[in-house]
Amino acid sequence: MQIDQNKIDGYNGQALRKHERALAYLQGEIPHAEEVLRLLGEFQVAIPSWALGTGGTRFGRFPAGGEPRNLEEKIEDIGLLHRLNRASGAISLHIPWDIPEDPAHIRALAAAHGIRFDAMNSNTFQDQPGQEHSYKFGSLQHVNRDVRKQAIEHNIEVIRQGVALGSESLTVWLSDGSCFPGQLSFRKAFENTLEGLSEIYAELPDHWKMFVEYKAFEPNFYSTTVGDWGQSYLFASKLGKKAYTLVDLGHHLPNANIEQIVSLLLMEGKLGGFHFNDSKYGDDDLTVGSIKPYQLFLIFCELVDGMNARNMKHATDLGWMIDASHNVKDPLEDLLQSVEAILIAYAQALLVDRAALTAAQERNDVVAAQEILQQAYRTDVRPLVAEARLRAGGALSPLGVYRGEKVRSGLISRRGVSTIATGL
Ligand code: LRH
Ligand code: MN
Ligand code: MN
Repeated sequence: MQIDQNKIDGYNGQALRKHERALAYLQGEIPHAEEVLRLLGEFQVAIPSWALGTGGTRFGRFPAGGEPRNLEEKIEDIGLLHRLNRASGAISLHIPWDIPEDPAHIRALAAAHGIRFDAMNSNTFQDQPGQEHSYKFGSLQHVNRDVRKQAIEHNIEVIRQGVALGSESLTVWLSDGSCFPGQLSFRKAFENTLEGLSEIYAELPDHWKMFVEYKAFEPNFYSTTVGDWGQSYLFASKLGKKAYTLVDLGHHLPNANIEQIVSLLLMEGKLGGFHFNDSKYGDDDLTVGSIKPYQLFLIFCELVDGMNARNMKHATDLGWMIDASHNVKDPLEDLLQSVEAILIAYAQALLVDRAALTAAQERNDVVAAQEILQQAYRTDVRPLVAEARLRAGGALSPLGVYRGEKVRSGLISRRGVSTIATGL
């Protein structure tokens, strides 16, 4: 489904005067508005290939229709998002949910849409048809060396596929753990996992990164072998300088202070990547910013501050990705909302008066510190986000164009009502 530039310009034209008025006001209020616009324009968030179809729960799935039936169609869908918002120029693949049979063709197709390949995700949490050994009792932690070897080889194969596509990172999320006390030895599970990760790490090309993603619970509910940022940090530190911790916002115990975790990992140079989503209870994978937007802002404050302290480039020195999918929304609309929420939180964090905040902290002025943060948080930065998009050739209102052009109906008529995308 193509939406050409003329169409987008047409929609933009209708909304331009209102937008310009709102923008002019903000430009008058924010002395460094141009710098904020530049940074917003550079920021790209990778879309996971598994979020393009309606996610389900174990109680059912209600397809939106017109979902991508193969990797080519997933790339087309992300191409469409990127045309509209100019901030979704990357795709993250999950192997073997995605099967890039002809990497040169897939690479060329992605390039034609202005999309690059973000982190590759391996999968040793499900048994695949024809697989020799089962992951029922874990993969890299497994007591049986043959199971571990199978999981190691899968990860090495994922790296190989990633190299062919031009990806530069591997995300390893393990569901390994236990459901009952006594089921495993924590120490042996850790040691086996470390040994396996080291064998995978040894196969990483020099310029590649490995992201070790942690998660507190699910599908194991007594212990998880990479269960929190401490465990992930331990693995990443022991592995070497190409290994980093990956923070998925939904993977913490309730009320965890994620912004503090982010701050300390950045301080240690061990934060590698992000999976954005939102949640009320557990790993709900809801639309970014839909439940706790203030927390998202506070996380971005630490990201901006921590990256600046290390002279890191915001847009490229961490892996930014959405990891959300669920049952009730059109997945493409949901992704547009998620990217928008990320850019809004980022823009707000860029508005924080850092010098004034540091001064307030130095004199223990708690009230002033809160006022400074909330001054930024309560600024309606949407015109800045829209302007950055406009300057990049995107739509002032990506959702407006998506709905105005009836994109979902078009996809349904081309691909059918009952499509099954691979993935969760
Ligand atoms: C695990 C997880 C991990 C997987 C994805 C499908 O909950 O966040 O990143 O790869 O979901
Ligand atoms: Mn994740
Ligand atoms: Mn998750």
